[in-house]
Amino acid sequence: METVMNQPNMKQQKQETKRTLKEKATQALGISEADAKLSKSYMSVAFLALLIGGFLGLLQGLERAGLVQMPSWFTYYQVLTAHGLLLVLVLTAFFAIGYFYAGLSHTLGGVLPHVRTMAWIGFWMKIVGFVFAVIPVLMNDATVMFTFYPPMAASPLFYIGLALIVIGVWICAFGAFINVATWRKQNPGKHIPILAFFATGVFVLLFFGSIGVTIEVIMLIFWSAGVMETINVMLSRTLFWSFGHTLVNIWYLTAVSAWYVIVPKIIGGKRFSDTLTRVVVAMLVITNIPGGFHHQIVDPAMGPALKYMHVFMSLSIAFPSLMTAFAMFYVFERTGRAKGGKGLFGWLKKLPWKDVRFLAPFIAMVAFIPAGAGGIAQTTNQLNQVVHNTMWVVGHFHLTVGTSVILTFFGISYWLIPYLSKRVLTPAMNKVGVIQTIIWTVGMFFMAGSMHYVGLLGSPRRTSYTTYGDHAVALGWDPYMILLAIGGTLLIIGVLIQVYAVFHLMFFAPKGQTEFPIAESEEPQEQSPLWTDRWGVIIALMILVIAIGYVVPLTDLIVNAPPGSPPIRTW
Ligand code: HEM
Ligand SMILES: [Cu+2]
Repeated sequence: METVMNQPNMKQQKQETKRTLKEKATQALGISEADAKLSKSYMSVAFLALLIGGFLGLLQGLERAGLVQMPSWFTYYQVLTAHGLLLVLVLTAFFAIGYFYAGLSHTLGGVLPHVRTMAWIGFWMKIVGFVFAVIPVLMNDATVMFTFYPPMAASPLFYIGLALIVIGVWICAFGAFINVATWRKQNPGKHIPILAFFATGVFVLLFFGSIGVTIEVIMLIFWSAGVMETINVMLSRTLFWSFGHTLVNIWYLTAVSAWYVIVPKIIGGKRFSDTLTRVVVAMLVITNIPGGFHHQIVDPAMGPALKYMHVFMSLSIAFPSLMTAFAMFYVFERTGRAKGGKGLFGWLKKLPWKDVRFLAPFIAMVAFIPAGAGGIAQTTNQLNQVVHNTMWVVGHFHLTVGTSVILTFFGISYWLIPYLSKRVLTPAMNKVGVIQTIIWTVGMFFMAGSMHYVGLLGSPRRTSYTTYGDHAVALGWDPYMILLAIGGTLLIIGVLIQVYAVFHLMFFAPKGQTEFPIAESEEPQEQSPLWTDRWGVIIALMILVIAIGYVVPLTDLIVNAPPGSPPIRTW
């Protein structure tokens, strides 16, 4: 009996030793050349997008302060469209995919060769898609902002480009699923390594979260090409925000993965409960997609019941965020005390403040406190009426994405790029990173701070410089706009330093070994219950919640459709 039982086990065991050997080799020798090249390419595109997008942002800031006038061949709104696309779509997507593919390679013993091919196909599809989308933007034929709300209609090429980008992302998502599934088959009964677990969550959201917008974009292609005469504007906006909102949380979850897994290692501690971490990821994945309605609070054609539900869905995302805040400060205090920190706050002094790999994500986390509070304010119906479409909102997302997420990404770059290029972060380059982090923080403080405030005074977003015929209220905004421009100027210095650091670490820093920092869990990962890894169940629950959120309103918007709109060129 025993031998019969043992036979498949032995085969499994053999496979397992083979696998663990490969995993050990990856961990000891570092990433394979092929996997490194893939992630480095993704990172290069991300930071080039930061460079160009940053300069466009500065132009906008100077224009809104009345210091610069845009020429007729490159208008404020063209710049705004390109700034949004480059920073919100290109930078974040390329960074997240490059980072998680490096994480998969490191924790699963290498990316499978055919998965790597998929990631390359995805890479080029996204690049081609972006070129398609950007050509009409440059020709002033797609000045529709990154939200491309109909009835503003761009040239069909713009939407075809967007569709290619989405398909490129899907190919990368499926590549990741294949890699994780293969690993699980070869490691039965084992937990997915935590970083690969986060990657799975992010790619699940990327795939399911973009189905709605893909349907929208396909309709827009036919509509802008004249095949369909009219478009259902409300349906389009709803489909867009099912994606737009999810995308926000994809960046957030990417940053959170570094907070849970990487930062504890960098400060010399252990990560917080493995079970709780997995539960937080699952909760974020399950509750996310229907939160999109909080971007449509002032939209017509949505009943109060639906708007009430959105409050619940939005706040249910605040819950895992608060769990994260608790977990992070727990880790900081434990680590600081283990290093001899005494008293109520003595442990704070023991944290490695001069290490950019810690400082940047730490400030990112702190920024998330006011950023999250502002988000909760915006999600409240009455308060939303006050700030909707004002500069407040622009301040809000420069604090969330432009600070919490991006500073975490910057912090990651100071170990990930040397890890990929088999180089090291020198003390001098670390100091450059610390200075850049401080510049970014101060710049964003001024820029996002004045955006919030001038928004409360009524200054609209997405509006080029105007004094409304020297109206007193509009003139009152000017001092804050100058402050905004000063913040923007600091930020562009930050952008230049950051891009310099990335390419220096990629090509010129001294050769050497850099570790991929993954913290061990306080209680061994094996003790976490295995149900936390049941992605089938998590996805089923997610689909259920999406159905609760969307079936009734979408049916309503289709069955009781408002009159459709023909394509309109407003610029
Ligand atoms: C050099 C740094 C930056 C500067 C000076 C800057 C400045 C600005 C300004 C002035 C606006 C336009 C406000 C309006 O008229 O509505 C804007 C919009 C925006 N920015 Fe930035 N920004 C910077 C970095 C970033 C980063 C890092 C991100 C995200 C990762 C970002 C994302 C956005 C988005 C999504 C919009 C909205 C575009 C739209 O309304 O269609 N920005 N930015
Ligand atoms: Cu949202």
